[in-house]
Amino acid sequence: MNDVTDEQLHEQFVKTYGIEPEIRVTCPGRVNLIGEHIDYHDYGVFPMAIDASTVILAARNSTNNLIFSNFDPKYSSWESPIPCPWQGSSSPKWNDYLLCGWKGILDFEKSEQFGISFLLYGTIPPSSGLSSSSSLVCASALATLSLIVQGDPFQHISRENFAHLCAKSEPLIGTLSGGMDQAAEVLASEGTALRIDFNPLRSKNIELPENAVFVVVHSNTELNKGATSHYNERVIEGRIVAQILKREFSLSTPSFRLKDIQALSGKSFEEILKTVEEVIPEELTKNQVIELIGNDKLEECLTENTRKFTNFKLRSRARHVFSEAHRVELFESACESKDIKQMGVLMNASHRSCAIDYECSCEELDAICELYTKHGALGARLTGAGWGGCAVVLMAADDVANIEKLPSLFVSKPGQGIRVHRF
Ligand code: ADP
Ligand code: NG1
Repeated sequence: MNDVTDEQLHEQFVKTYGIEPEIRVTCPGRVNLIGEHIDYHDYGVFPMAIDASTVILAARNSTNNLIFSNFDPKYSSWESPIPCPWQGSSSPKWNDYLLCGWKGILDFEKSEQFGISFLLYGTIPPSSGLSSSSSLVCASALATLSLIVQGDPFQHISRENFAHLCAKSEPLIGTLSGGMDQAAEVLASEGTALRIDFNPLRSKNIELPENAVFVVVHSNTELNKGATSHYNERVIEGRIVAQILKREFSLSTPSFRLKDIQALSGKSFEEILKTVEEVIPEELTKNQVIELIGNDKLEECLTENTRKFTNFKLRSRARHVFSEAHRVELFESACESKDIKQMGVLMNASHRSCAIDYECSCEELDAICELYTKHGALGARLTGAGWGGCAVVLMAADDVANIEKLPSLFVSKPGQGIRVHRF
């Protein structure tokens, strides 16, 4: 869709609802530079917000209905009388992402439901690893909150707590996601990338080297995570590894996040990677997992929609998580010492690990990384969940002319986090 002006959106809102919008929320997408599939184990990640965004115009209405419409006619309008009984969805449609944010805020505020009109316009390519889904969730949450409280909503709730609330709300659509996307989209400051850590959520602004250019390239394939079980399968496999390691290290923590297990074991990344090679089997059937850790421990790892899984790949998944978490640390140091060559080396290693050990790449993404590397990229890797979507490529500013003729979506500069404007 072509870019739409603020006036066109405003006009569309008035035409659709017959009332004036009260607020406009703008929430960016994000590109993750490194640290893939480790946020749900509480390991730190390294994303930046992008300019592509989700915009919601919103107002209270007097019809006692929740009404969501989309500027893009491909998404049908959705409406429900209040009280709306929505508790989640296992095959999410676009309105379900908005309901995640809406419900998160109403529960937090202990607010009665009230009539709401939303008009959404989004420019983040969906299902492409740039986190359009979280942008919808966060935008809806901030729009709902801004209709409840007066003034700056971030005087009412800190940005960290708001991002955490959105991260806890998004799994209502069935994906056991971590908190990277909501944190990146809420905490970003224009001009800097972010190092984000979890539990408790915190972020550090990081300046990127001036001669580093990040190009986002679409593979022309997509994966709607909510419609497949690939993502949840990886989360569960990591949880099983955590249970096996807890037994190995005689730990009694209830946590099944790999960062907690590593911290409690006192092992360095090198040591824990060695333990993985020694004690974690490459693949187990469900029955073998039960023999090893017991049915109760397996049940703690599973959720309703992952109970059907019968086989689990373990050693290579664990190798990815621990080595990727280590690469984030090394990338941050390389970035701080402006060593873009080393940043590229780490991005390439990250892609290989995603492709081989985590099996979350695809032919098209591999081909893009290879193509850009042949044309002088310092590093190229899939970004986001993978299985399609986008790659992020690191070029030295002097070499950008080499790739002028190659396909690309945009050159990315660190963008601004979520914001609200009151009319
Ligand atoms: P992503 O990596 O972009 O977060 P997901 O597969 O998790 O990908 O979420 C994509 C889903 O988000 C889409 O299938 C759609 O339901 C919703 N979505 C994204 N952008 C828009 C939009 N502009 N309008 C309506 N829904 C959108
Ligand atoms: P994308 O593919 O951009 O939605 C997903 C998860 C993240 C993270 C990455 C992989 C959601 C909302 N986000 O991002 O939490 O785990 O995959 O690093 O599912």
